[in-house]
Amino acid sequence: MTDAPDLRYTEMSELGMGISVKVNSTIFHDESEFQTIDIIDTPALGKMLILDGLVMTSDKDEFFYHEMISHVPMNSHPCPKQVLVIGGGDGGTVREVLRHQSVERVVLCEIDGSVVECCKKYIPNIASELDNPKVEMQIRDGVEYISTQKNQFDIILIDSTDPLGPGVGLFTEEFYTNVKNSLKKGGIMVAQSESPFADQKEMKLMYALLKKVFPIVKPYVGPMPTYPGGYWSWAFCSVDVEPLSFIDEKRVAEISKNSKLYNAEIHKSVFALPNFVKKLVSEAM
Ligand code: AG3
Repeated sequence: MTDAPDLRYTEMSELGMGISVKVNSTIFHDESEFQTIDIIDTPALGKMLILDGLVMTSDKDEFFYHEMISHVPMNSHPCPKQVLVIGGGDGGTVREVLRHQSVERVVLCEIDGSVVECCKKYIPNIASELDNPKVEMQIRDGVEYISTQKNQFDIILIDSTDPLGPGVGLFTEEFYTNVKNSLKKGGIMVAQSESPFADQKEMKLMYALLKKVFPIVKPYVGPMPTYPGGYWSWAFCSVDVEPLSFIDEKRVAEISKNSKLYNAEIHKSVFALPNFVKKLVSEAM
């Protein structure tokens, strides 16, 4: 009798280092119109969603990313009612946004309907709120959708993949300009902005573009175990809101009761940057 094969999945970054996880089985595989979609089951991280070979989310570590992309901007706004998420078809960001009682509508604009369908089926804890009546599903290209929206949203979250494949259009000056125009007064955009350790080239390009469009562009950082470098960044951008100029302490306390990572101390510390990140960003802007 031979041992079961030692299956593993590896995402190797351009640096030549990456993460590797043991795999129980592949649960879903599809070549959609836009990308290759895989859901794998792993002993360490539960189910994982992989798009075009890149790790998007996993049952066990999704909270690091979804709590950071959502609660930092949401609690920097006194009353977020209208929220737009671009990308994020797994539903994790939408789920966190809906924990804020003031929210009346969350538009999820995801280019690939197959991602939404397979996440509902195979990662239901992440996709749990996608059928919530406050969610308006727009299965279409975010680049095109945003160009039709003026002065609509309090918060816009860009929950994109890397600047490759179907995600490239979400990293352009034209797109960011349309995002800015879709924000209401006092509105905030947060975009995932890659790894300050593993994706320095991409990050610099992105911040250079953001700074052309938004008067206020401030990166924040946090750990993310399954992404390149294990260390991630988000860009907090606005016309009129400086990060930390306002924090809704009551809502922070409310959200913190059920969060795994986010709390008041974290919120106040995420804009503290290591010197190498400060340098990277100041060279870009
Ligand atoms: N968006 C994915 C961020 C990019 C990950 N990059 C990588 N693995 N090379 C997150 C989707 C989760 N809602």
